[in-house]
Amino acid sequence: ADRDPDQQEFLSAVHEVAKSLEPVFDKKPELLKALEVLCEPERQITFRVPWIDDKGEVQVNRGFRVQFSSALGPYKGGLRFREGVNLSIIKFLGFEQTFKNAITSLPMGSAKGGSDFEPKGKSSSEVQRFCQSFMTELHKYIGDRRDTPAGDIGVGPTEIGYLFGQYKRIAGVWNAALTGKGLGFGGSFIRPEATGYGVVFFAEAALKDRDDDLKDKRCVVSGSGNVASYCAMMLLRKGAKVLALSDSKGYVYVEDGLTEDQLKQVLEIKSNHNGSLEDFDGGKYVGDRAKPWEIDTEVDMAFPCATQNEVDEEDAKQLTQHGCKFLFEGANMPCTSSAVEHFEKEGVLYAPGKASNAGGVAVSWLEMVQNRSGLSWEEEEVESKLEEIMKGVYESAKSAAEEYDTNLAAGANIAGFLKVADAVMAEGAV
Ligand code: AKG
Repeated sequence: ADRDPDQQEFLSAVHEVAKSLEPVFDKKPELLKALEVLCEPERQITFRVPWIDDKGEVQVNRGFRVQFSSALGPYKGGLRFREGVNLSIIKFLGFEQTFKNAITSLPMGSAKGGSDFEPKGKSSSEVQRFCQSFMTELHKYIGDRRDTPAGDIGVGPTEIGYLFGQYKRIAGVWNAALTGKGLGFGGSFIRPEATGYGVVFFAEAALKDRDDDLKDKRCVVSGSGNVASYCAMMLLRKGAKVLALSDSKGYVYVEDGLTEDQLKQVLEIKSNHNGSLEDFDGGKYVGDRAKPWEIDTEVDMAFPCATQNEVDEEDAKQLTQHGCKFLFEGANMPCTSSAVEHFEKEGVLYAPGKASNAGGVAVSWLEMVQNRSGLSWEEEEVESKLEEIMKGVYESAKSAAEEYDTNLAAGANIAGFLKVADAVMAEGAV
């Protein structure tokens, strides 16, 4: 906190993790040093990204890559292009990525990057020129077995395509320097679906543990990008009802639950950065930036899949008033700490994104494995591997929670931390 007093997002992420690790430090005080080490990224790079807009004018954005930890493997984590992105946000995401990647048990280090470039409202040639300029600098720091970025908010297959093309042009090699590539050029089946599907597999494992299942569960999902849409799609496959989806301007509510065709319609609307749910045909649309947590009906489960801090204490209260018993995060840190406290108080099972949304990075890893082996696995094979990994993530968080007599959220931090801390110590970083 002394070093970076202004980095609110980063500091609150560190605070949350440090607090939940207290029982670990009571038993193993020597690991406190490992946390101190892990709070300082191995390397943080900021760079200028100049590009020319459609009017021929030069625009300048700031690019970031924060390589947090290589204790468990090469750096791995997404890129976020969004207005307002700053070093504190990228550091918070990179810090969280460390524990997330560790809890998958796959040999991945952690990183995060991005830019304050906002793709919304930009033409596709502007996005292309921006991505090429971004990679012209970033390529110096990444590569297969070194650091492999992927997408995050504002970075989908189109942007990854431009970034990958520029990487190859400069590096002169074809390797898995980026994941989330299109299926036609090295991408994996299920990568776009992975985070959303993974949250549902995680939820299913948690329910099974309570002799329950997803059938007929009434679910509210926020967001309408890949994570939200595919989370909703898998919920439907499991027999659950998806009552609402949202975007930054409002939400749609369908009383009997969205149908598969309606979900496909949402994916279609959102396939371009400027699409809005206002154009959704079917159900009720509520604008004015209203959030879906307010829908006045019985709700069993919530899946926040949009962005950080989208569920505050008031939202949490609305959800529990409507009967919500389970919350699984699809986004990174969508619940504020006071919302989480409220859920704990009300006995809601709360699953943090660093465990429940690990499916995205897990399938990124499977993409790299396919690229390295020169093979391309069938859809079913990737999906079943993802399901196994998510069950494993749930089991790890749960066993750590039991061992340290705490909740699932703290258990996820503990399980991830122990893995990476042991490696940090063994590698002589402390
Ligand atoms: C995330 O889990 O938030 C990521 O950024 C994953 C990116 C990846 O697939 O490497």
